[in-house]
Amino acid sequence: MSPVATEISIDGRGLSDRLAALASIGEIEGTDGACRLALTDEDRDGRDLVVAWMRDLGLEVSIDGIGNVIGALAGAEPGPPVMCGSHIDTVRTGGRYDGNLGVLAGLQVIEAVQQAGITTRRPLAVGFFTDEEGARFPPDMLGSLVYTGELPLEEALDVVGADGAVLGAELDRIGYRGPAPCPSPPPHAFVELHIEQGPILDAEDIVIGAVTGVQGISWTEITVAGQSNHAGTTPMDMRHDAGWAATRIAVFVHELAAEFGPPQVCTVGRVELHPNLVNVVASDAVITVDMRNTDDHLLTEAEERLAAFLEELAAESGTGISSRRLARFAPVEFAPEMIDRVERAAGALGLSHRRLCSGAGHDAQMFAPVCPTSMIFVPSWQGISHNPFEHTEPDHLEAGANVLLRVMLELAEIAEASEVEKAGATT
Ligand code: HGY
Ligand code: MN
Ligand code: MN
Repeated sequence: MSPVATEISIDGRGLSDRLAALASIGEIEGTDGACRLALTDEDRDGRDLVVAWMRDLGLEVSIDGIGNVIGALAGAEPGPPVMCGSHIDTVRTGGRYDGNLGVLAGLQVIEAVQQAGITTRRPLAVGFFTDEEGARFPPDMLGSLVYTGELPLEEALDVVGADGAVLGAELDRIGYRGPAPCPSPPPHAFVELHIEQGPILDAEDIVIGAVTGVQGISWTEITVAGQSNHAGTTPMDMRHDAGWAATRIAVFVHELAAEFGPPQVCTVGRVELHPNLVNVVASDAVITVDMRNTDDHLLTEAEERLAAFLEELAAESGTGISSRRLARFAPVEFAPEMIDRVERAAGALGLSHRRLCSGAGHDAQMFAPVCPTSMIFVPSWQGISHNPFEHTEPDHLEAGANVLLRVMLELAEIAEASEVEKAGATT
């Protein structure tokens, strides 16, 4: 690494200020968190703010057909950029750092490179990808799936959200359906800085996680059709109770996770009953089941066990039960040399570090098949995330961003002054 590159560092104050400014959009009263569900007005306002910051830095901003936004800084040579990024959409109980850190730390990397008067051989880029959370429009990582060609644009635009909205119409409504083509050519490399969102780094008092990969993810939406009836007059053996069926499903998947043991996790996050009234046996229920495991065979077995249970439950409860897959991603492993880069950078900066697999899904997992990809984790206080009280210490934010800076400069290489003159590159 050139001596110049080892002398520059991230403005941690600037990073925290940008995180606070972005969190003020859709802020959740009395917390550091924010709610900016994908393609809502709040998401649009957050996008506008980050695009304005990209333009202030002189980046060339491109927006593609699914609303992914990439800010690029020319290098001494043309060609695919060294890209970093993440997402700025949130879940309804979003924290300040989930996704936002990886995007805003990318802006700080650009700012540090420019202030040092450095030109890199390869272009640099920072992006945010549409609907990473998938909480409104499944699947998660939708934007980066389209960006990397794993999900056709037209299919993504037709996705109907949990609130009944159509993705393409919402994208047009907020004015972020852009002209850049989808899929996009792969970057030279992709690096994502993210909070761990789990308890390991915080519990072990370690600052940097060199992420080895991402566990498998399976999302299922289950619809139960029963019969509404009077809660007082209907004998138990005459009921077709969708509410009871829904709770049985939640108990089943919880017990399945206990039977499989770690790292298997199962979550019923969404339960909608109809008519949802105290004195009516529920006629309808919609339930979501999120199952994850680092072992794809075990994840498939969990899916099969759930499907068999639903068949038995339909017979037992006298209801009609159907299901549809909302998301299914096999486990992903990052390239060993990319994991090494993160560890080397953390070591060079004197930061404690360890390897670990990601329990959460990330845009980086969509880039792993198309270019060298790595992820950098920083600790989440008490492992709390998808919660407005999510917290990461400012010096850990800065440390993670400095590791990102080092890894990106190593991948992009510093151009010699002569190369810069020859190229007439401007940074
Ligand atoms: O669901 C996830 O793991 C991520 O937050 N989209
Ligand atoms: Mn995230
Ligand atoms: Mn998230």
